[in-house]
Amino acid sequence: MRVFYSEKHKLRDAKTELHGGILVKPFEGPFRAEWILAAVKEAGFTDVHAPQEHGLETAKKVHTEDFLDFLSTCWDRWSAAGYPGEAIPTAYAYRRSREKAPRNIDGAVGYYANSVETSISAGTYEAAISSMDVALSGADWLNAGNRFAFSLCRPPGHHAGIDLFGGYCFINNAAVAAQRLLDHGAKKVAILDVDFHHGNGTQDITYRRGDIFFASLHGDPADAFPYFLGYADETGEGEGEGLNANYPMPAGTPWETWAKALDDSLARINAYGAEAIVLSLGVDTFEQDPISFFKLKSPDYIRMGEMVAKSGVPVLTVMEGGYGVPEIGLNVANVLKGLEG
Ligand code: OKP
Ligand code: ZN
Repeated sequence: MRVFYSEKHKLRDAKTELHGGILVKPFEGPFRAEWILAAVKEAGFTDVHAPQEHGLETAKKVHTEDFLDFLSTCWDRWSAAGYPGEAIPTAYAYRRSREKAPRNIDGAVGYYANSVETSISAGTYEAAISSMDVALSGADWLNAGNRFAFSLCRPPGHHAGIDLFGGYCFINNAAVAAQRLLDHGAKKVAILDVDFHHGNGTQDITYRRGDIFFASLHGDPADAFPYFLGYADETGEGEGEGLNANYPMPAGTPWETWAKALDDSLARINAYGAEAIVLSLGVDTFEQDPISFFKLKSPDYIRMGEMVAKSGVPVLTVMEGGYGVPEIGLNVANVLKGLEG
């Protein structure tokens, strides 16, 4: 298992998250990647490499160019406007409004946001690009004929849609990595999203495509972020019809129930004929996660890895969420152990 990690994740260090009506220190901070890296090394995964820079070529196949331009210029435009805090949207492209990006930066931040807890801060774009490079370098490792890679991405990516940021995400690392696997010979890949939150951004990108099967196991959107997508009746459209599988689950869901959904999703991925799996790994399914409501325990993550490995195809694990407690490191390491068997 080769591990990819970039120090540049530290450039994503926002001071503010809108939570419960006040600005708090973000739940998604640099400490997460540090804890995970330390635990992964401690568990014997010491083949850690910095990513190669890839440029935007692959990203442009899953995101729009105007969105990528917005991300790259947002902080400078926001600062130039004289705003004292970090970039937080105040106005939205709401139902029945026009889909037209405004010139004004305050308007643009709202146009490209799908949620407002995620402030854009100095260095956010550079960190997001480096996180994408971490995912792409993992994809390269699989393209070179290897069975496993772990891309320790931070910031995460699965809430980033075609032209939307939010939910701590800016560029959809898993989708960009899947695109690179396809560009290097794979005909069909699967993205399996086991983060507690529905991968609404990944679903947005893959929904109408025939070359990516998307499965997500998550808290019922009626009760959990991202709220407006992730129901079981979202099955894909056009060439993607039948290639989207959502498994919403209620508060208190334990491993036994969760594992049945995983089993079903793996059967669907196998039936589809995926040549590789991109595992969007969030460990916020852990019983002690501060913002989630599933009840997985640390040893369960070993079984999770074992079950995914039974698919028999190469697996690129891409880091998504997991918050608050030091066990996030152990839980990630356990998945990697289970994968390698
Ligand atoms: C990102 B990932 C606490 C509620 C936060 C946004 C959650 C983003 C989760 N302030 N709502 O999927 O782990
Ligand atoms: Zn999550």
